[in-house]
Amino acid sequence: MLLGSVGAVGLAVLACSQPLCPAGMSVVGSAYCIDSFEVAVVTEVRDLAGERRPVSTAVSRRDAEPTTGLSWRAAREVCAATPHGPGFKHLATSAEWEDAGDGHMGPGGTRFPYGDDWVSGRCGLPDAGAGPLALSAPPRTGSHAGCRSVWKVYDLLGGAWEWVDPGKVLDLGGELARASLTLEGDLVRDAPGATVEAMWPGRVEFAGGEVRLLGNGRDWKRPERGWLHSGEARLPVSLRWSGDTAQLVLDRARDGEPVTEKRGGAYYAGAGVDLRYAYDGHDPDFIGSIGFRCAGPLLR
Ligand SMILES: [Ca+2]
Repeated sequence: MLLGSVGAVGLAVLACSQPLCPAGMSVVGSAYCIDSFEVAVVTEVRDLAGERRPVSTAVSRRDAEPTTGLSWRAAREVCAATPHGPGFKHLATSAEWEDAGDGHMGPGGTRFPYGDDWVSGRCGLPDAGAGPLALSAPPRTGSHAGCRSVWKVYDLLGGAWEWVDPGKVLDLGGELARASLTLEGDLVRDAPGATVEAMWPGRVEFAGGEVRLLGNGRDWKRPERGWLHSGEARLPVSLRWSGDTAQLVLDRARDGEPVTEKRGGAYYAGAGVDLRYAYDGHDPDFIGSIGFRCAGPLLR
């Protein structure tokens, strides 16, 4: 009986020393908390200093419809407006997101949340070479029970793409120093071997100072901005269209802009994506079908 009592006290001490996160969040590596599920944004009207205003907060719970269609900036704002212990949450960083999935703090860990070998249907993500899953929206959070990391974080692969924060800004001076191109004012005249990435919403190629639209011209829209890749450099550019050709203009206004990343693939795209894959081509105001999750410090 006495031994039993000592054991109970020992357990209580052990329980108190365990790291703790608020409901809906998972402890990762005894180091931080991350939303266990893709965020569902809840907007409520509240009294703020005598004024009734809508306030959006990030909610992480099972069996919710993940919120997509917010820009990277808006996702970051929603996390930063969501209470977490004595402070607020933040948009998960690239490192926090990756460690939450691969089961290992720092570089290394598994390729997929459930191990190193791809398992068809384990997450809400198409197989390589297959078309999109037969869904019109992301699956509800946590509905793929086996799509879970060792820290009990769900849907890191598939479901919705997820915005993360790589903690970088666009350094135009550095990119220009690395690029081998000729400028006339901000007009790009010559960039040997350069390619243009203007994936939304069209495909283009760059040759001899002009950009040409690829495709039959009927279904392709003319993208207004994109990236010029020249050697190791990546430069933000605007495209000034005249018919199916465009002039390329260096977009100096984007200097210092945050660099974004999206991770994890989605139910409609990203076949073969693993936890290391990061797409950094969207600007912070881009709006697409991308969700997110937030992180924060341990409660204790
Ligand atoms: Ca996801």
